Amino acid sequence: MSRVESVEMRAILDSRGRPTVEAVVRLRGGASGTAGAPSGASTGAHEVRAFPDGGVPAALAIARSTVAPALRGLDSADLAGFDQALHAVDGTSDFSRIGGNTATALSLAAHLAHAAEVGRPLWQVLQRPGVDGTRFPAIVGNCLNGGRHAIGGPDIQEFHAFAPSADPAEAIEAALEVHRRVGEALHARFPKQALGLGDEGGWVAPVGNVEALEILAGACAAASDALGRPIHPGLDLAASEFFRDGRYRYREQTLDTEGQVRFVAELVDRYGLRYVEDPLDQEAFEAFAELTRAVGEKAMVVGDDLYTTALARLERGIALHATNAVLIKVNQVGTVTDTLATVDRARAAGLATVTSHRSGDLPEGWLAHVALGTGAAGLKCGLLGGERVAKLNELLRLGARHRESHR
Ligand code: 2PG
Ligand code: MG
Repeated sequence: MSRVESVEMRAILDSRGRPTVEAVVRLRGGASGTAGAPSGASTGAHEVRAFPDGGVPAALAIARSTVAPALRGLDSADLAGFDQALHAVDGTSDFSRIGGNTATALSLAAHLAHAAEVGRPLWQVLQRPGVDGTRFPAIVGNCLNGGRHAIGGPDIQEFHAFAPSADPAEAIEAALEVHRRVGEALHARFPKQALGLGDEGGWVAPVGNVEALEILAGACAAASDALGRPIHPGLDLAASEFFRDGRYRYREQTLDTEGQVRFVAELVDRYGLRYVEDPLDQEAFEAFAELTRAVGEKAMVVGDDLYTTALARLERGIALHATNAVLIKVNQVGTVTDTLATVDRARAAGLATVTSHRSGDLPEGWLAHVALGTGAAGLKCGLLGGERVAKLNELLRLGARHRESHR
């Protein structure tokens, strides 16, 4: 039996240039794991607290004084026990004492260290019952940024290419083709204007919400024709960000809850949306259920801020039939074990899971392993930028290894 030899924490930068934490977990047998924790901008109200009061310096101080000594000597194969120790040393319900990002980085590093020790890829350590690692997730690739992830873009936060394929290389190629065509369409629409990229590597332009969707849907249809494969438009509205005083406040229109349900259901029909994340406020379970009923099988209705990967909130969603899919982000709950519990519950209830990056992310590839090992229907990620491409490249490696082992 191997044990945790030492635990190290340090400050590093995320893709927005903001400080976050990185953990190294070393085992007595010599294996080690290193992982950093990403950070959101449009964080859900029910996520764990990323950092304690005092930010990263306070997180590092408490990690050294209190967390590291509590982890040293633990059985490194008992990963649930490791994560339980993180909860025990924190002692709060939202990791506000040690910081959710500290917990996330440590939990991931411990899983990676164990994977290295037993000589298996991370996805196999995470592998859920019924998942065999042969089914790859659709790529939900961010092509155009708005909301909190862009300056001067639309209110809707993310405009995605939803590209399913048995071969991850094909899915990634398809999403990138849509990204390229969205850029061309924006250049044609604003021939004299400089265009930029947002926090997740999607285009940023001064377009309205429906206008942006129009461009995305056109690019998806054209890319689909060119490649001869299905590619569908998708959105993360991150609607809590523009829901104020009971109304959804777009630059072009203000809608009440009923109006918002109708508006989104119409967009699904008119543009063939296959993926709709956070179309409603994070507390609007009943309205989510109404939309999910209206949309039926046509689209994935995905809860992100609605659930924040938290089991108790997912239970409520399942009871109300609020959505047919759930977004999965490790640092919303702070440990891999909690994440897997939510995944297992979703799978048992017949909900699809989508594994997601954060807007402030790191050039690390473990997310691809989370997606494959949990049997995710989708991997939501950006398409450009080192921290985004790191995840795509890791999925490509997993795809290549899979092909080789089946030759
Ligand atoms: C989201 C995420 C990732 P953030 O809303 O789904 O795209 O954004 O990390 O800012 O919460
Ligand atoms: Mg979201």
